[in-house]
Amino acid sequence: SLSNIGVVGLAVMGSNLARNLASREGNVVAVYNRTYARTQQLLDEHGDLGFLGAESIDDFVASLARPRTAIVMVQAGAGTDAVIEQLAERFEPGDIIVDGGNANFHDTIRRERELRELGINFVGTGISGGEEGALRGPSIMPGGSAEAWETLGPIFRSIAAVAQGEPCVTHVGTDGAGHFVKMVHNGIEYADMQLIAEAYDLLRRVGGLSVPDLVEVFRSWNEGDLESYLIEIAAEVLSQIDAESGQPLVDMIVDEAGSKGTGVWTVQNAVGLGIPVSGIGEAVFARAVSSKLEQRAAVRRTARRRPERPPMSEEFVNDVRAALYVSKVVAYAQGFDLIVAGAAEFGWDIDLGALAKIWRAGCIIRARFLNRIVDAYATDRGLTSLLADPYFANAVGAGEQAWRRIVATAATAGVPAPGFSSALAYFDSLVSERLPTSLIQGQRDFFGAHTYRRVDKDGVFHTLWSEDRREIPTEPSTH
Ligand code: NBP
Repeated sequence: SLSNIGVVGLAVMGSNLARNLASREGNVVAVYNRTYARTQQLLDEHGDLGFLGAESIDDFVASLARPRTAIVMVQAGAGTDAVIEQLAERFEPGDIIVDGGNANFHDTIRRERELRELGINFVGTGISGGEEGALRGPSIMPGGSAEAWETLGPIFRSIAAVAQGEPCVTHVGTDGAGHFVKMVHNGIEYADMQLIAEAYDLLRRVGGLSVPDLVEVFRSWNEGDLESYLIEIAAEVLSQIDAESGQPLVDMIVDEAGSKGTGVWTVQNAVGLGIPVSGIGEAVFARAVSSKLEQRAAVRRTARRRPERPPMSEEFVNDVRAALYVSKVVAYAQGFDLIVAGAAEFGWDIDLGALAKIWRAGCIIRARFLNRIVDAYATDRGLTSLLADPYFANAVGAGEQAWRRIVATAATAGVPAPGFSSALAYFDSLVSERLPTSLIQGQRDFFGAHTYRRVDKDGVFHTLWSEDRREIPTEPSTH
C-alpha cells in the first residue's frame, strides 16, 4: 500500500514529526533521510508505527499516493534547496512539497514561485514547539495555495496541538505567509524571554530574592495573567541545582546568549517595513551585548559607576510583575503590527485573531494572555493597535505606575532593563500629544531642504534658512 504523507529529513524534528503523523488514525508515513542510518534508527526504534522506510529518493517518491505530499524537515538554506530540487524532479503537477523548517520567508516566496511554474504546490510552513511539539503536537503555520490546504488541512489538524478544543493550525496566507508569521512568532519569543530575564535580574539584584524565592515567585506568576510556557520553564531552570557545585545551575551557565536566524530576521524586516519592534530589537541587542565579553570586561574595568540603592516599595515584587505584563503587551502589539505591515507588503490576507488562537498551545509563546488577544480581534478585526483595545488599555492603565517605578528603579540601581524601558518609551511616544520630531523635521529642512508640513494649514513648506529665513510653499522633498 502507498503512503498518504512522507517526511524527508529524520534528524530530531523530522523523526518526531514523522512519529506524530504515524500515530494518527489513517496516516501511513513514508520516511527518507540522506544518510540511511537515521532512517534505520527510526525503523528500529519505532517500527510499530508502520513507517515505509525508503533507502533512495526514488523509492520514497514511488511510495507516495497521489497527490504526492512530502514534508521536508532538513537544515534551512542549502539543505532545503537540495531536497526540494530532488523532489521537484520526480513530482508531478498537483503534488505538494511542504517545507517545515525555519526557512527565511523570502526564500519561501522564491521557491513557491519556481515550483508553481512546474504545477507543484509548495507550502512553506512554520512549525513551532521544538522537539516536544513536533512529537506531541506543534502549532502549525502553513502558507501556500488554497488547493494544497485542501489536502494538508486534515493532516495538519490531526497532528497539531489543541487549544480549547481547536487544533492549532490555520491557513495563514499564500506563499511565504506561514514562514513570515513563524519568524515574527520567534521574534516575540525573543522579546518575551528578554522581559522575563529582566524581571529575574531586578528581583534578584535589587529585590535581594534568593534563587529558591524566585522559583516560588515565577510559579505563583504562572497561576495568573502571566501563565505561559516561558514563565513555567523559567521556574524549572531556576529550580535546577548543579550536581557538581551544589549551586543553582543558572549561576554556572555562561551568561552569553546567541541568536540564530529568526530574531535577527524579524528586526531586519521590521526596519525595512518601518515598524518599531523595539521590544524584539532590544532583545536581539541584549543577546549581542552579552556576547561581547572583551568590551564588557574593558568597560567594567574603566567605568566610574555610581548606582545607588534605590528606595524600594513594599510592592516591589508585584511592581515587577505588573511591569513585565505591560511590557509584554507592548511587545505583542509591536509584533502584530509587523504582521499587519508584512501582510500589506506581500499581499496576504492574515486573520490576526486566528493566529492568536493557534499560538495558544503547542508553540513556545503559548500563554493564557493569547486568549485576550483572540478576544481583542474578535471585537475589532481591524484593530489599529493592541494597545487601543479596551481590555489592554485598561490593563496598561492599571500597571502604568508600577511600570514607571520599576524603570526608574532599574536606572537608579544600575540594572539594565532595556525591554521594560523601551516598552515604556514606546507607550509614552504613542500617547504624547506632541513629539519632538517637529524639531528633527526643522533640522532636516535646515540642512537638506527636506521640507515640512504645518499644523495650521495644508501644504508643504520650506524655510529659506541660508537667505532671509522666509517660509515658502513648495513641493514635497523627494530626497
Ligand atoms: P537539522 O537542522 O540539524 O538538519 C539535519 C537534517 O538535514 C538531517 O536530516 C540531514 O541529513 C539533513 N540535510 C542536511 Br544538514 N543537508 C542536506 C542535504 N544537502 N540534502 C539532504 N538532507 C540534508 O535538523 P533539525 O534540528 O531536525 O531541524 C530541521 C528543521 O527544523 C530546520 O530547518 C530547523 O531550523 C527547524 N527546527 C525547528 C524547530 C522548531 O521548534 N520549529 C526546532 C528545531 C529545528 P543527514 O542525516 O544525511 O545529515
